[in-house]
Amino acid sequence: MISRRRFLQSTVSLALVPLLPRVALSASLSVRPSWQVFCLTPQFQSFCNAVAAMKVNKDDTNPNNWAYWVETHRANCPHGVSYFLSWHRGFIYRFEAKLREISGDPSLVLPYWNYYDAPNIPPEFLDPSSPLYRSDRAGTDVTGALSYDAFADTVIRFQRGKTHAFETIVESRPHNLVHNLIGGAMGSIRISPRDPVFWVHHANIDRLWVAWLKAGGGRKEPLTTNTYWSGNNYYGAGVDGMPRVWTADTTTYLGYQYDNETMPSQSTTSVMAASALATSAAPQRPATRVSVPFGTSRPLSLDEQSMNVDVALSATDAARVRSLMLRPAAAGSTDNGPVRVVLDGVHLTGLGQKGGYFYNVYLNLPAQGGAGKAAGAYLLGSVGAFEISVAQMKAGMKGMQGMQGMAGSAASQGHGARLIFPATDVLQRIWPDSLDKLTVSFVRVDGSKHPTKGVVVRVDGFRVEADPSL
Ligand SMILES: [Cu+2]
Repeated sequence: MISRRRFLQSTVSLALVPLLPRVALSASLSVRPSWQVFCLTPQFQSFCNAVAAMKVNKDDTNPNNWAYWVETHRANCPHGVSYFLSWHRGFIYRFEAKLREISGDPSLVLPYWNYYDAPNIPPEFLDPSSPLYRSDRAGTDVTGALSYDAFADTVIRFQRGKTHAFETIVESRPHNLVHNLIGGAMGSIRISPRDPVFWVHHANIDRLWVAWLKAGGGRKEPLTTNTYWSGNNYYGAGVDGMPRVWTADTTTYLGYQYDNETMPSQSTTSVMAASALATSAAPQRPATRVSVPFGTSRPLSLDEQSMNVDVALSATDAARVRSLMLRPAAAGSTDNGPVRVVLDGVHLTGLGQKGGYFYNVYLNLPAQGGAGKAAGAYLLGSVGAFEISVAQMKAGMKGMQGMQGMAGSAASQGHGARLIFPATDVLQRIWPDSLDKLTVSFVRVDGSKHPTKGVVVRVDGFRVEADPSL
């Protein structure tokens, strides 16, 4: 009932926008505060009460039950495809309405965890007697996840499939990286909403979206008539009769705003956070452990140390890569580009499934860290438990076609995932003098000071290749 009333409220407010002074509209909006502010208000207790009540509910087909939301996410959420931000906006909006209803506190809103200001999990989540606690977290410090790439001046497009698109970049970093560094349930797309920190993480991602749009500078969402907005908007059989999430500009359509709608910037965040990868000095190139000829696959094991792979190119390979680097990218192309790093048959070990780590993958890092361009210039992407769980889920879905009656999770468990890192962009940016060798570095980042040692990821086939069709 609350949600229906809020729907009517916000619809009425919007319809009256031209007739009312701005303050009248704001008065009808609820304000989502940062965790630090929120945990000092009476709503903190309402939040804990609602979470505790949902966890004791036994009926997982009912949205009053915690597992309902975990399963709804597993079965419906789009990761690595368009509509990632929109779907999650609706998801946390509906969850927030449910929290408010269960708590009986009409002032309860979902707070956000602004890790750009406070990169450690808030202490209230670490108290073993709290419903916000989980014992399976592998890391609590997400400093290594704090990328500023999504807030660069060049990132003015929005939707996945366009180059320099906010949705694509913010999902990769910081979103995926925060999932990785916390680990435990957060490290797997199948079960991440089990951890209460999921919700304050996603509120922050939602806030960063608002902040990005408000920053102006040519940043634009697709028109409301764009097919982008017709993406999946389903949140399980227990939740319906609520407004569609799409919005031309801001969250005011849904009746809320954030107390801080400004993009993080390195000049205003803490010194600690300024170690983020976008503009920081490139890390030291790790010692080379293995090598492989260009176009040929070899297995790799990733452990607690960073590693470097040398990829040897024959004169013919080098000439071919050089010519592909000179090819103009096809306009609006969404393919992976002609030169790429491919990881086939990617598996997590038992230790790897616990999360708490990821690897930034770089091409041709200079031997001396900090001697060349900023780290972001060499960055191909990242790999950790969360990205692997997303890729496995996609592989499982493909494998599922025609295999009726098989549980999705069971089908996808056995699949080795494939991860592809397009490399042409980076090559064009750094323009190596010599192409007799390429180096791919996996630079390990941890969410705790004392990570467990051992192999976390096994790759059946690592290779660097040029698109065989070209
Ligand atoms: Cu999700």
